[in-house]
Amino acid sequence: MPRTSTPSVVIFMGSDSDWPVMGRAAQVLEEFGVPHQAIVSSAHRTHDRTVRLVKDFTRRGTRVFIAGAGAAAHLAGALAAVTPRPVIGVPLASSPLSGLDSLLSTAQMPSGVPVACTAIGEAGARNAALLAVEILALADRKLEGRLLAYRRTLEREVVRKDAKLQKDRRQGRPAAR
Ligand code: RP5
Repeated sequence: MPRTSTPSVVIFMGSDSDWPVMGRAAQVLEEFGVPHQAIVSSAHRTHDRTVRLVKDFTRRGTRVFIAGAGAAAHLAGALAAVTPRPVIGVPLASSPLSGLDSLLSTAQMPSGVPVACTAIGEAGARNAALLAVEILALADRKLEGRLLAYRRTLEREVVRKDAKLQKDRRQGRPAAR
């Protein structure tokens, strides 16, 4: 692994097949200007390497970890077991159970070693990054400002959609499918 400056957030994923979804988390971090790194390392297939990596990032100062995995998803728990930093798990729909298996494996951590758990899939990946930004923003007023600006864009978008709906209905346009 190349040693550049310490990433504030590291996104782990169990397989490169998770990247199309977990790339959404990276996009959000990019948009907020948060230094981050994405790593493929499995809780099962490369357990020792995963533990080594998360310990190394923790020692170097990484603040938050995101873990995306599918099926019997133990990645978030495996990271949390060896780091005191917050770990946010993203359940992925890569198995025949469409993510229900990974949702339960990630959310149902026994008492003592928590992981946060987002929604399944792309929304979860984006939200994991936003949650990481919120955690970092606790000690970074500029980042908090960017978060508030982002929330305002969400708000404006809903108001714009409502205005369009009202206009379409006044003009008797058929409901969008
Ligand atoms: C999980 O198994 C990975 O996180 C991935 O979602 C799933 C399938 O992995 P591949 O068989 O595509 O490598 O560990």
